[in-house]
Amino acid sequence: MAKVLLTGSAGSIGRALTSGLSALGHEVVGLDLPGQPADLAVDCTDPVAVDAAVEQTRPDAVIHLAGIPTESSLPDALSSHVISTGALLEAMRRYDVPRIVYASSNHAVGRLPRTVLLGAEENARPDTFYGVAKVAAESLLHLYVDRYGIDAVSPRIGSFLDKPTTRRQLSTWLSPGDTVRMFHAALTAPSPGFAVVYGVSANTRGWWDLGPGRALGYEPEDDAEQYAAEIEAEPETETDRAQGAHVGGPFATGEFDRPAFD
Ligand code: 15L
Repeated sequence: MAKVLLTGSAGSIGRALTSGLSALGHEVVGLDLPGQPADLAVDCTDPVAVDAAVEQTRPDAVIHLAGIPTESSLPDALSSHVISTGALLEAMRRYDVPRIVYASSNHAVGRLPRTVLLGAEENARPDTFYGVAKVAAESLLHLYVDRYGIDAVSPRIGSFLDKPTTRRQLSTWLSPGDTVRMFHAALTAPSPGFAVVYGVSANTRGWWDLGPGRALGYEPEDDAEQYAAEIEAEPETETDRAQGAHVGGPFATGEFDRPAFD
């Protein structure tokens, strides 16, 4: 098992992973912004502070979850997701940390229409500045894998929730239990190199390829279908239909359009 430096530890995924990975025997050191409950108070967009945190903890792996989890201005999105990832990768290179698991998002390909099985080799097709930043962060990981031989696994997370509440989420749900199983697999798979996997549960209505995750040892156990009757008791709305058109759901609708620099 590994000593893991986990950024964004005070968030919902961070809390689930801290307890779940600790229960599996990993040693988790949590890092979050000052004022949040965490082992270390660090702003991940500050390369000097990130360097000091990695030097202090000397982890076997980094899990990078920190970042604005929704749409923002283009500069904020790039700083939050790309600069923070660069700061961590530089510190990892300096202190020989061999692996990073990066919380990417389905919004990296959110503008793809819901037509065929979504495979990990799909080209980037972001739906927001948030998605653009996730694509750029994935590219940065790939560069460091190629240049320095680290391992980088990038789960494109669907909808992390205790339970699904919309029709779209019957396809995109990622349960807390499967989240722990997926990150554990990403931490322990032998020599993954650069790998993109789809972060969803084994949903009956899912259309994202679980093969790349399974190749790393991620075996999802949950299925959103158990919530289908409850969700479908309400009639389908225009919003449901609009959210069903693209991978990114609401992020791919006009609701999320905004100027880049305001
Ligand atoms: C994400 O990446 C977001 O962080 C989250 O707020 C949800 O919108 C999720 O994707 C989703 O697509 O359901």
